[in-house]
Amino acid sequence: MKQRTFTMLKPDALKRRLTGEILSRFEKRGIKVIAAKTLMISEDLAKTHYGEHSDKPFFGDLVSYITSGPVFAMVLEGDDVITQVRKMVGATNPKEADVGTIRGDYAIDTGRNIVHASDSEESAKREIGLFFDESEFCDYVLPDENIIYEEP
Ligand code: IDP
Ligand code: MG
Repeated sequence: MKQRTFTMLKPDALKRRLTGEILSRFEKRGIKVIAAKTLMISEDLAKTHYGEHSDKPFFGDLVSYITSGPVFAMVLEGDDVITQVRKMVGATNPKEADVGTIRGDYAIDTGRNIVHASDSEESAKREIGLFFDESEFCDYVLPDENIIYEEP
């Protein structure tokens, strides 16, 4: 089933010039980028986005980390894309993330795990709405969709 998810490269990914490399993993899989932008997250947006963690001991550090530099926010579209992108991202703790996942290949520390991805349909909807306006979505057909998908 075609879905949309919210994915965000965190400041460490941009500072380490990994944006293109990580984005290309999604592109090569056949996942469509329907919106993307580089932005600085305000403290308010960081606290709202990570609201479910507000009582955790790492919350303050998490908000400082995510607001410490630009992020690259994306809306990705594809079949079962919420689950598939979470699998590509890997476990929260990069030391436990499988090799071949983004965190398993590029990160080593939970507090610097370079990428965020929505974990459910509900969070995808919420997070897309926090970062993007409907008018920013590009509705287009990739010329190889009939090769990527058996039934486009
Ligand atoms: P997720 O990003 O894999 O969904 P969550 O549990 O939702 O993981 O945590 C959100 C983010 O908070 C993580 O990606 C990581 O940056 C940070 N975080 C989670 N647990 C810890 C921790 O124990 N220490 C430091 N940072 C953490
Ligand atoms: Mg999460």
